[in-house]
Amino acid sequence: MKFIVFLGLLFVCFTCQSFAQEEDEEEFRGLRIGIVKKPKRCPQETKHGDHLTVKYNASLVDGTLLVPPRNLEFTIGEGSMIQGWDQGLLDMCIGELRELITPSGYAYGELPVGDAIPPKAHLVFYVELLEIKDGQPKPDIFGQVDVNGDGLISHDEVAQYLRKESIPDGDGDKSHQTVINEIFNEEDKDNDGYISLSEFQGFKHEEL
Ligand SMILES: *[C@@H]1O[C@H](CO)[C@@H](O)[C@H](O)[C@H]1NC(C)=O
Ligand SMILES: [Ca+2]
Ligand SMILES: [Ca+2]
Repeated sequence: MKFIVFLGLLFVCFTCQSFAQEEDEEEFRGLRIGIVKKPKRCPQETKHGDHLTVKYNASLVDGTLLVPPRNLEFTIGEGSMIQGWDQGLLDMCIGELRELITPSGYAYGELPVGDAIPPKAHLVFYVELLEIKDGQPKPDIFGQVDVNGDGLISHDEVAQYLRKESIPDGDGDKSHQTVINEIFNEEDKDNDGYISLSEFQGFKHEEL
């Protein structure tokens, strides 16, 4: 019960804040992601939990340079960086360069940062992705499901896994076939009928 009340409050405050921002700022409501350069080959894209090395610079929208080009390592999607980075650097290839136009709501908000970043600053970042290290890959589950060890999870292998885990095969929505289809819809990003290790997110389905 407490939890529900808390969520309610959070929601109210959140809407207040975004209304206030909308009044203040007509043009800067959302994060804008511009892809400046994208390599042709992209075997791996960034996802939540990956450890990234990037080269970036930062400036104010008027062009004032705040941070000259430098390298940085961080884990994406865990709130260790500003929201503009956590959301704006997903599905990115190595060698890709993005321009993030980041309203203050996705950056440092009302607070000034040091002497350089004034309150409510909208920031412009150029971010080039240099390296991806998989966050917590799940080689254990992946390896258990990929019984023939070819590095790909097939429909059959998921079906075997469901039987092995004694997940009941019910009717309709509860049938293994439905569960498998949902898993592949969610995880087989390139629709080739297999889930590769880089596509694999762990099975998030409620039955599993
Ligand atoms: C930041 O880097 C980009 C891409 O390398 C460059 O085009 C831009 O001029 C730089 N920004 C500033 C303010 O120096
Ligand atoms: Ca396999
Ligand atoms: Ca695939």
